[in-house]
Amino acid sequence: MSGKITFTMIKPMAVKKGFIGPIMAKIAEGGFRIVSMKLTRISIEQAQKFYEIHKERPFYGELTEFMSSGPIVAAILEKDDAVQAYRDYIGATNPAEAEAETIRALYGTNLGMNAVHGSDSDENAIIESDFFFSKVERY
Ligand code: 3AN
Repeated sequence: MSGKITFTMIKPMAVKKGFIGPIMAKIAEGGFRIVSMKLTRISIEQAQKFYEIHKERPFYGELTEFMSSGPIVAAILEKDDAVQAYRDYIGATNPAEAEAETIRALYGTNLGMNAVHGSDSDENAIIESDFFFSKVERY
């Protein structure tokens, strides 16, 4: 059975470019309900922990430095089959390859600065949501 929640972050470059509003509008348009949301900033150590599964990948250093370089928006989103629905909605990892009108195609800069994160499994959606939000911060 597929889960009802996914976790997303609006990445530092998209926040810096003023895309919080347009991206949140697009998320609402896609039928995702906001369960939790905050503007925050993560330390390099937190970024390293969050992206631990990518530790062996060559871009791990670049990714963790970038993700801790400025404020982000973290949010838990709810929809039927949320993980897959959101991944389809944001588009391919590389904005240049993302389908037109997807969030990454519209607001991404490049492969690393691809506007938003989206969980890749129900299991990770839970781990990632727990990383940022306590039970009382969920509505
Ligand atoms: P997705 O976020 O679509 O699941 P993954 O799991 O391949 O994509 O990548 C995890 C994160 O690492 C993404 N947020 C992406 O921006 C970043 N990333 C992937 N490949 C590269 C790369 N070659 N250089 C820099 N960052 C990358």
